[in-house]
Amino acid sequence: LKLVEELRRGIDNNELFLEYQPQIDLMSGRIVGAEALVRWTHPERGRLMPGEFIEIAEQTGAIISLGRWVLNEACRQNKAWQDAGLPHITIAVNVSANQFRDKALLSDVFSALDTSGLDARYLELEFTESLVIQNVEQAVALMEDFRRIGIHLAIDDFGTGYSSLVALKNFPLNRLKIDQSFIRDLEYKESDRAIVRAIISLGRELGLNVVAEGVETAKQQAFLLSCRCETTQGYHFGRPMAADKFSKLLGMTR
Ligand code: G
Ligand code: G
Ligand code: MN
Ligand code: NA
Repeated sequence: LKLVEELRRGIDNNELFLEYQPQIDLMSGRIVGAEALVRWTHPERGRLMPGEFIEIAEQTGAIISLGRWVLNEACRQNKAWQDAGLPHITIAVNVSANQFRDKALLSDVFSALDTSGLDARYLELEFTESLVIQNVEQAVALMEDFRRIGIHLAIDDFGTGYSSLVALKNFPLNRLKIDQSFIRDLEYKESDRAIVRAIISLGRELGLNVVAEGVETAKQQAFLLSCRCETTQGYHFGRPMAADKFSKLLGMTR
C-alpha cells in the first residue's frame, strides 16, 4: 500500500513519463503510429516499468488518475509533434479493465482531446478482450461512442484471451494487434506461421488493420510482408523510446 501512496504522489509530482514505440507501415517503411507506454521515475527506486506498478494501480483505483495523466500527455505530445511539422501519426494508449468500466473514461478522453487540440482520428485506444467480457453490451455502447467522435479502437494481445472471435464479432474495431507470443517463434514453428497467416487474412476479411507485435528480426518482418500484414511494431524497428528520440526518428523517416 505504500507504493500506491507514492504513486498517487508521483502522478501529482510529474514523476511519470511516456515512452513511444514506433509502428511501421510495412509497404512504405514509414512510421504511422506510436504506442505510448508509461514509466515512473521513483525518487528512491529509480525508473520503474509498468509491470511493477500497473497491477497495484489497477487494484487500488489509482489507475484512473494514472490513465487520465497518460491520455493527456499522449494527446499533448502528439499535437506538439504535429505543430512542429512532423508527419501526422496515431498515438495509441492502453486502457485497462477498470479504466474501461469507469464512468468518467469518455469525458476524460474528450477532455484530453479538447485540452490538447488533437484531432480525434489521431488517438487510438487499446484494450484487451478480457476486459469487456463482463458486460459486452455496455462495452459495445461505449466503443460506439468513441467511434462516433472518430477515435480509433484496437484490440491488444489478440489471440491470448478466451473470446477472440466473440470480440471480433461484437466490437466496432479498427485494428487488431497480434500478440507477440505468436510472432516470437515464427521462424521455427510452422503452426505459428499458420496461425499468424490466418489472423492476418481474418483481419483483412473484416476490413481491420493488423499489427504484428514483438517483431524482433528481419526474417519475421519478411514473413509478415509475404502475408501482406500491414503494420509492425517491435524491437527490430525500434524499442520504446523517449519523446525527443522518437521525434528525431519521425523527422528522419518522413
Ligand atoms: O514496455 P512495457 O513494459 O511498457 O509494458 C508492459 C505492460 O504495461 C504492457 O502490457 C502495457 O500494455 C502496459 N502498459 C504500459 N503503459 C500503460 C498505460 O499507460 N496504461 C495501462 N493501463 N497499461 C500500460
Ligand atoms: O500493451 P502490450 O501488452 O502489448 O505491451 C507491449 C509490451 O511489449 C511492452 O512491454 C513493450 O515494451 C514490449 N515489446 C515491444 N516490442 C517488443 C519486442 O520486439 N520484443 C519483446 N520481447 N517485447 C516487446
Ligand atoms: Mn498495448
Ligand atoms: Na499487446
